[in-house]
Formats: sequence, C-alpha cells, structure tokens
Amino acid sequence: MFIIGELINGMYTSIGKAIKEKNKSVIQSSAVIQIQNGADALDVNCGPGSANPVSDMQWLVEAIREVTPAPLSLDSSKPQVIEAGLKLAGANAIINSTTADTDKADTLISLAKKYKAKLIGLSMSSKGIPQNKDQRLELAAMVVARCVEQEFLIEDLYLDPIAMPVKVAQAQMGDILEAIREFKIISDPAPKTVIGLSNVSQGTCQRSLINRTFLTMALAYGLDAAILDPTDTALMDAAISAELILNKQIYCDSFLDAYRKK
Ligand code: THG
Repeated sequence: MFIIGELINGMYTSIGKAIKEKNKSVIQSSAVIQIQNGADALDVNCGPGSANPVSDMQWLVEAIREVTPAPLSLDSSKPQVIEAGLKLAGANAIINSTTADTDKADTLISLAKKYKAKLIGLSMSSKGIPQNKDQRLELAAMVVARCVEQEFLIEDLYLDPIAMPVKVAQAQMGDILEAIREFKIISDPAPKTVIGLSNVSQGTCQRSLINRTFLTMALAYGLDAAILDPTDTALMDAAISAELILNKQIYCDSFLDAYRKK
C-alpha cells in the first residue's frame, strides 16, 4: 500500500498555529516523523483557517523540502494553490484533488501533465457528495473519461470514493467499500484507489480502532493508497498484516520488522 501521511494539515490545531506563526521546525519535525514511521508521501494542506493559502502552500513546501525529498500530495480545492505547490515540490508530486466537474477536471489534468504529477479524482461534484455506490461509480467514470480524452495515463490516476464518518453515514460504509472494488473495472488498465482514512472515525471515541478496522477491510477490497496517520503504530501493524494475508509480502516470523526495514 502507498501511504500518504496526513499530519501536515492546518486542520490540526498545532499545525494551523505553526502555519500562522511561520514556525518551520514544527512542520519539519512532522515531516521527518511521518517518513520515519513509513509514509511514502506527505499530504500538505493549509487548512480552512489560512488567509493566504497560495503563500502558505509555498512556505510549507519549501520548509518540507529542507528535510526530505519525499513526494508531496498538494491538498487544496483551489487549482492556484495546488500549482503554487507544484512549482516547488519537484518530482512525483500528487495533485489532491479534482472533482468530477468537467472544467475543474480539465484544469487539473492539464496541471498533472505539465508537472508530471499523479492525480487524485474525487467521486463528487459541485452538486455534492454521492449517496450511494452507483452515484460514486458514475462520478468516477466521468473523471476517467476526462483523463482518457486528455491522454493522461490512467495508471497515474487515483480515484477516491469519499470516505464518510461512520458516525453520520453508517449505512454507506458498505457502498464505499464496494466502490473501491468497482472503480478498478471502469477501465483497463485500471485506475488506482485512495481514501482519506481518518474521515471514517471523525467524531467517534475509538478512532484508532475504527481506522484500522476500516483500512483492513478496504485493503481486502483492493485499496491501493491511503491518507492516514503513520505514527499510529497499531494502524500500521494492521496494514502490514493485511498485506501479508493478501500475499503482498512474503511471510517470516519477523514480518513487521522486515516490512519496516524495507
Ligand atoms: N480524500 C482526499 N484528501 C483528503 C481527504 C479525503 N484530505 C483531507 C482529509 N480527507 C484527510 N486528512 C485528514 C486529516 C485529519 C483528519 C481527518 C482527515 C482529522 N483531524 C482531526 C479531527 O478533525 O478530528 C483534527 C483533530 C485535532 O485538531 O487534533 O480527523 O477524504 N483525497
């Protein structure tokens, strides 16, 4: 599984404060800790409180680049904020994200091609978040169609079914899991899939348990990548064990250590 560390997000009080005060060391230690704990890439989101998201994104990317060359997932609903990050992020960046609206998808697909970035496509549009599996598939297929039209490689597209909090959308969790499986058959070659895992446990008092249970299930449905908290050791152990059971790692008695040393 491709792991995108979620912790550099202005939604977290300490990160929001560090962005406001331009306190580089808070951001840099979060970057280093996430990589040390197994993140393959880092999500970068200025948060809802940012008054100037373009310059905050630039500052975040520059601060992170001083401590790690890891790929960055530039997380914003505004294309100009994403492009500000892309200019400084270097190789293997991930655009997070486009919706299934044609104009927006076309803008972000062009950026992905220009900067040789991967692209996350949400199965939602300006009309809102889908309420069932068929709506998720229809929106995902629209993103795929725009990528095909613009000759963007489908292997570089990650489709996101929009993981909802179990507390508010309990009846939809099965649909979200099924969508992960069915996104794969929208096209050949298949698109990849990603979720924002911590969404699922928002507002609950067993966050880590709910996150790792959902992640284990989603991996069984074929999930390729997740935005998650890599410092949650129980979560990472569950992910490594799930991949072992899915025959994606070779068994040995020390499989957790062996995976971490890779
Ligand atoms: N899909 C894609 N990108 C995403 C998401 C997604 N990016 C943002 C988000 N969802 C994934 N990242 C987070 C980060 C933090 C939390 C949830 C998802 C979170 N934060 C605590 C909370 O809200 O309770 C903050 C608590 C604190 O202040 O410490 O849960 O779905 N493509």
